[in-house]
Amino acid sequence: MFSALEIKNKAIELGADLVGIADLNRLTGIQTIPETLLDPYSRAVVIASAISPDIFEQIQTEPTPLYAHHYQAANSLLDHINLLLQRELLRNGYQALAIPASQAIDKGKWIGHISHKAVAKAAGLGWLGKNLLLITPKYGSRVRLTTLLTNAPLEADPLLPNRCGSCRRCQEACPAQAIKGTTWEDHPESREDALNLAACTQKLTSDFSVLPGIGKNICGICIKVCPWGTDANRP
Ligand code: B12
Ligand code: SF4
Ligand code: SF4
Repeated sequence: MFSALEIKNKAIELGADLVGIADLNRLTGIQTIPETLLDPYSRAVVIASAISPDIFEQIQTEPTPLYAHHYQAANSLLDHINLLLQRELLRNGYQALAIPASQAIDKGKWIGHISHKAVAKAAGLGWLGKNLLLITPKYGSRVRLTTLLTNAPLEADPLLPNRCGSCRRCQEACPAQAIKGTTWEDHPESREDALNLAACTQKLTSDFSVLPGIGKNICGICIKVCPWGTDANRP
């Protein structure tokens, strides 16, 4: 028998900054690829890797090559930790499946196997902010995420409430005016309710990824301006 504490300690030992466990019943109805993705599993372990706040200090109006590198390195670290935890669970006789940190399966629709943000919220790591990112009390949205699906009966973590309040900093700062400023308690009805996806993807693919030293669909501005996880005033 593998306990929640054991798997969390292992993840931290391997380099994770935050770990949470979601009961997948909290995600009934969520979109996945394939549709049956969650069928063999009852829990998800969500792992977060924090990006240094200094990376975001340097971002003013566009992503920097340094952010592009840390983005890639954090994805690799998360995939590495996830594969080692997957091995640990498999060796203990459980089913386990590590979902890639950053893989868009359908580039036309811009979706992955499952939304790590949604699973991380269900694992009590934070809430979905108006920028449609996972906001954690400690690091704000300066975290990258990944998901490990399992049938190990791990104890799930309690949920956190949405704490955006009346703040609109991400909406005001978005260079594509893509953030609509919608509010919700758990999650928006649809991605379009929260975000003008075409405006965001256009900015990232046409303007930012072509910059020297970038080559990835990154931005960082709606991450940078969020007051959570910084010493500045919180909403
Ligand atoms: C494709 C993709 C993109 C696309 C599309 C973005 C999008 N919002 O979907 C583009 C290229 C535009 C993009 C941009 C960015 N991305 Co991106 N992206 C992804 C990727 C690979 C898949 C996302 C996906 O499947 N979306 C599908 C939609 C439907 O899901 P969603 O946005 O989460 O929203 C819905 C669900 O969450 C649902 N929901 C939530 N809870 C529940 C509960 C129930 C019961 C139900 C039914 C539904 C539900 O409600 C929402 C509305 O329907 C993920 C990695 C992953 N597998 O998660 C990274 C990821 C989301 N990206 C990330 C980041 C950081 C960014 C950027 C900031 C770029 C950057 N790195 O600088 C921007 C932010 C844009 C924004 N404000 O959303 C991080 C987010 C980290 C965090 N702290 O939240 C992720 C998780 C990558 C990672 N490994 O960390 N991205
Ligand atoms: S990633 Fe950039 S363009 Fe997209 S919503 Fe955030 S600030 Fe706006
Ligand atoms: S900047 Fe403000 S509104 Fe946007 S996600 Fe952060 S707390 Fe929420």
